[in-house]
Amino acid sequence: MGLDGEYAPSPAQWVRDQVAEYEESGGQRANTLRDTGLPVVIVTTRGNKTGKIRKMALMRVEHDGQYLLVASKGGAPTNPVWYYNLKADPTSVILQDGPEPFPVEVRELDGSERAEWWKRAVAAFPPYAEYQRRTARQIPILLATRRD
Ligand code: F42
Repeated sequence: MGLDGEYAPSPAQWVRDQVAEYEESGGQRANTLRDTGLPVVIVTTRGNKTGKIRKMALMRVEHDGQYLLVASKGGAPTNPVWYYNLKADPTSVILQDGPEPFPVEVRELDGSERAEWWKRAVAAFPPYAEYQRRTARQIPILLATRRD
């Protein structure tokens, strides 16, 4: 299960290493954010300019089989690049939570739906609240729904 194309690993070494170890072990290792003990998922997207395959780790925010992708980037002033990749190509997305990756499609949330899922995000990973305080942008969140 994957997207066709050339894989361009993340330029951030800790993310590149986490993705590689998670994939090699079928989600048995490198499945939490450092020493927080909180689980991550691996998301594969297509670069909106190069068309290359991109992968990143994100915190696992799951509810009723759907997953929330939180474009927090640690409260940085700008959105992560992957957010624009997802907006440009919301159906070329693979999510891995455990041994088997599966295809998803994503859509950005707003309004009351956003508010409801933001609470779930903060419950799963409390530092998201601090990241939002740290930045002037509203942190975008996208809901990933299985396609298979
Ligand atoms: N980031 C989050 O935003 N939220 C999380 O919940 C989160 C959790 C997390 C857990 C573990 C872990 O290891 C990392 C975690 N991260 C989390 C970090 C996340 O994995 C990303 O590294 C981070 O969000 C930054 O994303 P980014 O897309 O901005 O990454 C940069 C470093 C990056 O990959 N840049 C590429 C590059 O080569 O510079 C861009 C690649 C790209 O997509 N290029 C596009 C293309 O077409 O190929 C074009 C880009 C353009 O110019 O528009």
